[in-house]
Amino acid sequence: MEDKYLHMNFTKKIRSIQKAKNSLLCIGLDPVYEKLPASFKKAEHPIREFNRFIIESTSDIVCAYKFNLAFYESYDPHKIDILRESIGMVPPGILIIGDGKRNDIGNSAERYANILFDEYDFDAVTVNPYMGTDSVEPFIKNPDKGAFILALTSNPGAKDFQKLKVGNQYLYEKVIQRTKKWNVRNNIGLVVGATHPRELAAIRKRVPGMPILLPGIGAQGGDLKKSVENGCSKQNDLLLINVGRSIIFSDNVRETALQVHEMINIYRNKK
Ligand code: NUP
Repeated sequence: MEDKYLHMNFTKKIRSIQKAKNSLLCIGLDPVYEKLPASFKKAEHPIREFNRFIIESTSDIVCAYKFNLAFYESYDPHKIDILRESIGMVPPGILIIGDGKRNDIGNSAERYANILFDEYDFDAVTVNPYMGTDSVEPFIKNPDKGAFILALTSNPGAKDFQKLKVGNQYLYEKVIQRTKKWNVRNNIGLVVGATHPRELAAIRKRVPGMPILLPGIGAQGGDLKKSVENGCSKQNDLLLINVGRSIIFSDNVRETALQVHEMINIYRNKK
């Protein structure tokens, strides 16, 4: 992370980066060996070289990269730390998100927070709120580092628990209500799937100044236009639109990323 962003409050950091890069695009670096183009499979460390290619092709048009830990924890044939090396390839001035949806009792959550923020140096992580306040606290202690709390996820199973009625509210609304209370350091965001555009509009109204990480565009069929219109803040920022597979495995990565980036800006400038 560039020096000027190093000790900047998390939410302010997102605003500054999105302004400087004129971008809300976050590319999901979720590589899978079997899906790599043949040329990368010949490399000594295929995933590492693929990530390098994606980062070099797109770093000027993104505000963030999101590394889903599952794709790294499940891949280590050469016993080298691909994740750490890939993080090191990201140029300064871009937010680096570790998506592991971690949590545990406070004492164990401390360890997770330590590994993700101090060992890997992620700027932000995704956090599962299910275990409550003490389990979230280790991830939100440092105002410069951020936690995206799972609110309404993009998958079909989101309805099983997140949409259960608790009193007169859905459980995910309760989570958001509590998240606002946790946000005393202004370093918390929400995860809201692009597959829920209607709910996204209502959520944005409830959290006008909170960053929202929005997965579900591309492979999962989320609506980009509605997501931008409903998810941006009044200043047309604070939405991080994650796109993974439909960019990284496309035939022309640069072209596809550029198209998404431009569409996002067209939609947000027309709002
Ligand atoms: O609600 C969520 N939906 C979701 O897809 C929360 C997430 N963190 N994700 C993650 O976003 C998912 O695990 C994957 O890393 C990424 C979506 O990637 P893609 O569908 O654009 O390939």
